[in-house]
Amino acid sequence: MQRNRNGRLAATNGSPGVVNPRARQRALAIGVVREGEHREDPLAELKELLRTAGVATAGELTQARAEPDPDRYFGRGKLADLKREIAAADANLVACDDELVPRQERNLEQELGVPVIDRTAVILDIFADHAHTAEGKLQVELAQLEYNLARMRGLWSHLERLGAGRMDGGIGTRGPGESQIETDRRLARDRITALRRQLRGVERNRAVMRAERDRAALPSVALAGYTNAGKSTLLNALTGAGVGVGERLFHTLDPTTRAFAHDGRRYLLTDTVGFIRKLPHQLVEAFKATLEETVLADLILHVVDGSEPEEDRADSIAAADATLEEIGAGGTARMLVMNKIDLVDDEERRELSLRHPDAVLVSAETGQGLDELRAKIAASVAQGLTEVELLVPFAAGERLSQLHEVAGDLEREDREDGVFVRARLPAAFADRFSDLAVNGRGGRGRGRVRAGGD
Ligand SMILES: Nc1nc2c(ncn2[C@@H]2O[C@H](COP(=O)(O)OP(=O)(O)OP(=O)(O)O)[C@@H](O)[C@H]2O)c(=O)[nH]1
Ligand SMILES: [Mg+2]
Repeated sequence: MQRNRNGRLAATNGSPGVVNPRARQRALAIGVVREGEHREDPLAELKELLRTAGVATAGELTQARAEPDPDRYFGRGKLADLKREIAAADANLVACDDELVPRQERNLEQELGVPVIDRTAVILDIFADHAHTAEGKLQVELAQLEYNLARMRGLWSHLERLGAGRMDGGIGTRGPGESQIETDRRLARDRITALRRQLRGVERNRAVMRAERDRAALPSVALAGYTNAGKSTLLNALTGAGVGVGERLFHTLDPTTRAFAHDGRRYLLTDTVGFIRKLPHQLVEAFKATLEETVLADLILHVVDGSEPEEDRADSIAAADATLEEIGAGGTARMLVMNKIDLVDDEERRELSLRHPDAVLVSAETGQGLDELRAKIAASVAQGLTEVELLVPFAAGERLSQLHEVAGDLEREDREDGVFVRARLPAAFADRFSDLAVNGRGGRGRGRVRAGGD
């Protein structure tokens, strides 16, 4: 297999040698190309998603329309083409690039005689495959149930699969007949309630972990961006961590936090789930707890695949921005990081710098630009720090070492009555040292101190 220019393996029709029941599924990829959309290969992403889900793409068909048909997605005439295309490509599944409403899906299936799945179903399927932690699994199951409940199908088989393993049916596997639906709905609702409760427990755990980190007062930086932009590779390159890197979409679902040091200071860096155009809403909802790491960060590194063609890149950036807004991270300080710069020639590089003057150009693979990135992270975080001057009594060695831990770059001077320290600290951390402040510069709590000292 060959790498293409954005570092992915070139798409193949199924992966030879891999035992996967879905490999028997041959999908015909379909999509509506809206007016004003000018993509070279409009279904490229859907095909990549299918490949990631282990389904072969047997053919493809697009229709230019202002909007999809509300009843059948495609127009009437195009449906006849589609039927011919299915037969010619010997496809046994149709995969649609948009999320279908149940009516469209039903009508299409009736008319075409093969299962029809939508983009959301494919993404949910990939997430189900890639969820490894208990939390990730709960979140995916919740999203799947909500998706299925909305279309009253396949619930029974979904619940059965919980015990039986989920590989026995491919995507698009139907559930039982309509008679089962009422029982299904009740079971699904019960299960959804139980999942929500469990996820609340996970959220509480996470809050405890976060409180512990806050006590350590390390600034936290979150990686965000389109799937496959190279977030995990960048985390590894900056921190020396061994996080899984994938040539497929949505490789990472669970947040991983690691530390790195720069100029005597330590920073926490968190890698989490990637974004995508039209990311199913159920997933954003279900992954709230995971995405909270991003929301609460001091700084978000928006990682972009700089080697993508301009239009695709603009789309990826917009999709990530929209998702950041949706999860409530719109107000957090953000830095644009153009990754995979090793794949870009000098002229394109100049163009990138012109188009995105604030972006840092890096290659997580070769290490190019990483020193500059660390320095910029440090400078950005420093803006949020408070300068304090403290006199630490010799007896309080413990507190002095806490200061060193957080602000390795502090200035110190041994004086007669203790150690004089000038340091820049996170505001909340500075508050805890207000009792040692001199010259009224002891963080936000200094008013209290002076009152007490008089
Ligand atoms: N050439 C090149 N390839 C890179 C670079 N950074 C990452 N890659 C490749 O891009 C692919 C995706 O990288 P990941 O780090 O898994 O991307 P991600 O953003 O974590 O993706 P998700 O977890 O799916 O959201 C992998 O095949 C990496 O080897 C880079 O700087 N240069
Ligand atoms: Mg990743």
